[in-house]
Amino acid sequence: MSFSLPQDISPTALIAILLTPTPNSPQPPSISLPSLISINSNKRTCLFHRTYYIESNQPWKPKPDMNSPKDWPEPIVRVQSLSDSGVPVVPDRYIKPPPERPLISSDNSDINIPLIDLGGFFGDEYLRATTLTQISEACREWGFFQVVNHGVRPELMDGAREVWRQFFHLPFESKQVYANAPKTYEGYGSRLGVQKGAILDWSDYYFLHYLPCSLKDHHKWPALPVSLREVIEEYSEQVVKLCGVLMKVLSLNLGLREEYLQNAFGGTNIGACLRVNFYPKCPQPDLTLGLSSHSDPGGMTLLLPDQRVAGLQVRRGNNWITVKPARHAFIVNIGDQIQVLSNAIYKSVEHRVIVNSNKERVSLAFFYNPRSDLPIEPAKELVTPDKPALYPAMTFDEYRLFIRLKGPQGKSQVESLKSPR
Ligand SMILES: O=C(O)CCC(=O)C(=O)O
Repeated sequence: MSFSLPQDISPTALIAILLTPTPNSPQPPSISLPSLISINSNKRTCLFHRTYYIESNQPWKPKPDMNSPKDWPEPIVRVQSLSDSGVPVVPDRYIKPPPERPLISSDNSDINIPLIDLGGFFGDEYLRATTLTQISEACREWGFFQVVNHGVRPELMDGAREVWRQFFHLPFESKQVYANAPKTYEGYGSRLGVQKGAILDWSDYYFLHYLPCSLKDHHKWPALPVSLREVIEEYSEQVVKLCGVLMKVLSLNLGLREEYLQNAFGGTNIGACLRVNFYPKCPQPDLTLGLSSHSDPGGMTLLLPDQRVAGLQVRRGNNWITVKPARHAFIVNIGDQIQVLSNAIYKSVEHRVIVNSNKERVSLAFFYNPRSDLPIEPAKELVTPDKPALYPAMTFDEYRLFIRLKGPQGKSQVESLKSPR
């Protein structure tokens, strides 16, 4: 079925239409956005097989709760409590369908994502050019790389990871006071997405905002361990500085002005948030995932991995490459917003996390995002008659609604938004 929508309909409204149940249907329809929608940015003409709401012939009205369900669809179970209870098998809720299950074997391959010395960017002309080229190739070929000599103090990196490890080992009640809800996701959580009956991931997490300042609220950060707030302030400040440098590198490599991407993100008014992932020991790691395959919806992610145990896997064609973390390196990856701004010269690459039967794992994912109410679209300089804009303009607020509702789902969102050609 094909029809036209009003010129001024926002993508959020469009997604809301797709997810809105008919008055007689208690559940949102189960739909796959990529297979159902394609948006032409100019005409906003939509092609879908059907939508429940439109079928019901009712005029569309925004539903106040659509963007932010108040609560989780099922009671939350902390994966850490399950693991600590010594369950001998993975409960059904965490068992992935066979094609999604990981192959757990000792990974002896020496294939790894590129490792880059960022110090070269501040070196002489030759070193600077070499570093730019290495990062350019890594962005085009992998969407992922590791950086060392990045300016963040190694002791601060270790301290930040350890203070979070201690947080997760606090008594249940001390963490539970920060239990989160899907409205903002801030706090202590155990699931992404609000689809009832979804197969869950084998992890807990803590999510907090660092920028913009209006969203930062220390009371929503754990009060214990006592050093946590101070350590995370300093860590975030240094990581934001590093992100600023990387934004310059990426802009230059795309042939844009050094400040282009930063300005497109909102200058100093960007968003930055931290998700600390805790992957408890798992009795059957070959049946589940710590985090399902996804691309990051934001701009760029700086991951501080666990030095003690690998777990992150990056998609390379039909293979999953296990990242071997270099000491005191950050793992950098391109998110969907940079894929959009670069008109797909850079791709946000799918990744996932495997778990381990005898080691827990802690990682800190720092998300550097555009200001949430700014339309993000392909840079005009990268749009040509041969390569027209692949994506319509969309704010990050509108964009991230998808993952907040549906949870991690590969690259389905950014692919679904590609204009038909
Ligand atoms: O834990 C990891 O290695 C990756 C985490 C991640 O992909 C995320 O938090 O989005």
